[in-house]
Amino acid sequence: LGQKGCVLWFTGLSGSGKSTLAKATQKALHQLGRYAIVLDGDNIRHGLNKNLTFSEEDRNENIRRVSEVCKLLVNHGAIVITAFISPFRQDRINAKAVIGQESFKEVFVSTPLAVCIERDVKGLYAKAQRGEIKNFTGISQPYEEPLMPALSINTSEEHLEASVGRIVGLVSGS
Ligand code: GGZ
Repeated sequence: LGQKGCVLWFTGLSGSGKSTLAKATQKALHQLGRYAIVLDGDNIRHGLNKNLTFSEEDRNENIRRVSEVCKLLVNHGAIVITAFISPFRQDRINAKAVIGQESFKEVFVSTPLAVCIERDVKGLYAKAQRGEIKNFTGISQPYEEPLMPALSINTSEEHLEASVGRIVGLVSGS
């Protein structure tokens, strides 16, 4: 492969735009001839991690397993894009240590909670506010913002193409 692998670690609230950014970044990298893998709730929480809930403990375990998968892939030269809420700062610090700090690029999808609630694409915030979903990030469980992310992206203030351009810039050789 020749190139060194890395992880673009997206973190942010439900509905902040992580998956959209992850898929658009993957596509942009492909167009540059770079292969990238996306790991998100859809392909991880329905398979490898389908025994995990949204309790703090299970989120810790979700991120721990994802980090180990990232490490394996990065050691084979892959570019890995992860799109998990990963709300706990310590979990992300642990992920960085497992993956290797030079290979870990933290991208904070900083779209404000008010905007995510307003979008409520899946109706989950309304359910959480009615108490029908417990441990919902931003409503009944905390989200701890990154202190020194490589990038911050507010999807309510920046166009997708501009954000993707900045993210691709984090990948060496792009
Ligand atoms: C947060 C929840 C919850 C609760 C279900 N809290 O917007 P989505 O729907 O498609 O993405 C969210 C996803 C979060 O899973 P992660 O694996 O990214 O979370 S973590 O990194 O914290 O382990 C949301 C849906 O699952 N979802 N219940 N209680 N999001």
